[in-house]
Amino acid sequence: KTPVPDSTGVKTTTANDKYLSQPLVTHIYTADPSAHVFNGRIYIYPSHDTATGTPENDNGDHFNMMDYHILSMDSVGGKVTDHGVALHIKDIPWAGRQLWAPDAAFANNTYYLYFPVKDKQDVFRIGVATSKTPEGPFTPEKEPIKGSYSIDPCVFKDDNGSFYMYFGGIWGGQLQKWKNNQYDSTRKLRQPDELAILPRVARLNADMKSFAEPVKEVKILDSAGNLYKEKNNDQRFFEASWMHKYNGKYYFSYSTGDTHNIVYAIGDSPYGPFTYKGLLLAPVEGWTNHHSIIEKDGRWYLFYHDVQLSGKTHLRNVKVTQLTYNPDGTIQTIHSQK
Ligand code: FUB
Repeated sequence: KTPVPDSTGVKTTTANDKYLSQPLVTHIYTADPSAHVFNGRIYIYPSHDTATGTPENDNGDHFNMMDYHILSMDSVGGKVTDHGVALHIKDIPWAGRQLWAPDAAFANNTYYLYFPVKDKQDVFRIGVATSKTPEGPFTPEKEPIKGSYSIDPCVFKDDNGSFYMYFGGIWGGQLQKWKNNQYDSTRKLRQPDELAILPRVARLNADMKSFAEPVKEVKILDSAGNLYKEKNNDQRFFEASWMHKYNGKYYFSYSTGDTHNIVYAIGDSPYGPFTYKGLLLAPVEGWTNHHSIIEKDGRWYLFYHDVQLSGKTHLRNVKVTQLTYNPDGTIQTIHSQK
């Protein structure tokens, strides 16, 4: 049946309705869902939240994750399988602490898991691990990806077969400490009237384990064509990059962090610039907001998380709902909290 959108989001008349916007699993806490369709099946690469008792602070120390579990299902509404531990921090030789939001890609007959973790100097880097199956287990490389930094990798495959990694996150994600791809631990967050910090992108080499070019900034412009200032914090980039393509256009979506929105911007190239188009997902229950977008069997889905099961900001649960485009290519805002 045809999905019927309402004024605040999306309602559908499908048999899967009862599964939409409910936690996909309840036996573990999961967050930051990066969804992909591999071999006709939906695989979700989430963070695995656990209560380690680490005190909460603005650096996100309480997000003290130790491993990843990959989830999969035939279709939205189908049975969800937890494939168990796919990668543990103790098996990553260079890792210090905090396995944050991962992503995955398939190439060279191999599945690649990309993950941010602090190194032994407490600097976030992005690592890669490989497996012959989408659910792992994954074997990590001995070093992080050369030239990588900060958090929240999103690996996007363009129609011509090129892969790009988008990444970055301010505050606890440390992006404010990087300028011209150089680290300075003393660098502070931008002041309200300074230009906002931009997310980063680099094309991947065919080996999928290295950058093919120097990391570049991704420009996000407002409707007047201007870069955002830090004070525009309901629209400027904070973390949680995601890229998808729809009708030949590149849709770059991200979290605004301290204002808790998922917003999106559209461009004509994987490098941008991207022009802000609107609010995709209104704030959810819990501080963080982090999503992914896929198409499956002609329908578009938004994967996201909230804290329905725990009420605690660092113990999250992943969910899925449908996403609807307007005829002009804009996306209808989803309000998960009514
Ligand atoms: O899960 C840890 C961090 O919280 C992620 O890396 C951010 O995107 C936020 O969701």
